[in-house]
Amino acid sequence: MTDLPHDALGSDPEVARILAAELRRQRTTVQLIASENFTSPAVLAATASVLTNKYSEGYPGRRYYGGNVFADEIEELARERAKELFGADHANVQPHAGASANLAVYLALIEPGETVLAMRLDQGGHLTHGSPASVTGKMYRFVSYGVTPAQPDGSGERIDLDQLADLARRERPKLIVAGTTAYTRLIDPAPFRAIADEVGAMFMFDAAHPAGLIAAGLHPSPVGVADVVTFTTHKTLRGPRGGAILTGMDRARAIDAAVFPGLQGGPLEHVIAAKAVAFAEAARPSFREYAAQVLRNAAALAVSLANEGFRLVAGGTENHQVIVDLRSFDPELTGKAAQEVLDRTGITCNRNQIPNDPRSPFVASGLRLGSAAETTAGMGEAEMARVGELLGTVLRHRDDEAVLADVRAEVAEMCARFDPYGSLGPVPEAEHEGDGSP
Ligand code: DSN
Repeated sequence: MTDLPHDALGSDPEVARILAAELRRQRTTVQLIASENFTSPAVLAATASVLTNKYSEGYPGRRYYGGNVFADEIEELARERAKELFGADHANVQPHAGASANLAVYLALIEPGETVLAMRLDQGGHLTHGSPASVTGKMYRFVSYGVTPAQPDGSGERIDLDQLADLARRERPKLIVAGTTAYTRLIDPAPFRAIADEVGAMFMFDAAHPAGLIAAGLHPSPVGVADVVTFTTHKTLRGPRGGAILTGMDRARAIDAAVFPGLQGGPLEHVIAAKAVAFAEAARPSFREYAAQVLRNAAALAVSLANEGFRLVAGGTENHQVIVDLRSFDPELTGKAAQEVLDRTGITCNRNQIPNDPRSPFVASGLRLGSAAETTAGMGEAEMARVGELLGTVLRHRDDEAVLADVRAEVAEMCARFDPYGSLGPVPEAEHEGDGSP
């Protein structure tokens, strides 16, 4: 690779400067945000393609505007590749995001005011699983399940299937939702299916986080088990920012009608082209090797953090995430403060509530870390273990500027060795004050 689509931005130096600074930030700091990844140059190129110019309301073969022959071709290709990758009968690749995919499923399957069972946001769920702050919580009657209590041996903080079954029997929901944004254990769709069948509910699986692990065959697939599967394409799947929905032919028309015209207007065909690229990349044997390394790296990070004195939520990890409870390390240290000081040393992550967190989501008592992005950059277990040690050092010595500077230097050296866009050559010096990283 010699350039990125950004390089055509010479005509707009203000935007070019900001994008160059962001590229430098991504290349010179460690990315541990569990919902992020580094896409391939091919995915970036498709995202930046002329398909952004095209209006394609409708679906392949049934558009409302002319000139859609190639938009049809690309969307059909993306749908076929998604179906093939996940073994699904029908795919809708138009959702702009995971949130719109989830909302479209609700629009397709349930009426406003009907009851849905889903995981509570502060136990690891997602805003669109019925948070009162989300339109989903305002339109539908969500009842929440959570995780089991923490246990000293790490065996707790698992999805509480007994609670889920009790709630399902009592509330008789129309729909049961599985899926999480902050949860480190493997999710088996089978018990959800059994509970849904027992109470006559439909079952939706939100696979936003594990989509890449499922595509690689490393986590159980909900396709064919759940009635509908939603996912995002930009997390472990390593595609462009966006969403998608998989379902059987029996619900295909309802899902398609809910996405367009129910929820969205014109699809983003340039992003759909990039989704097609990502689905093909994820079907390669090298992606399975990548996903297996993601799991090994998260495990190495977890062991290292436990050695540093952090309590791991759910006692460890079986996916790409590690969630630490900072209170075990230092009762005074908040997630917000930890995230901010780590940012200063070039370690990028996000604060996160832990189950039964006494602090607000804005402050939080935990950190959520992910291995997907840095595995793409080439880090292995040794580097992830070192990152865990550095994290402990920073948080232990957070008021010691000399220690922070040392860590920053080591992070910069690691990032130079594990650069997601290393084929661009060395990272250029920042041309403007304040554009260095961090
Ligand atoms: N914001 C995403 C995440 O970080 O997990 C979920 O939507």
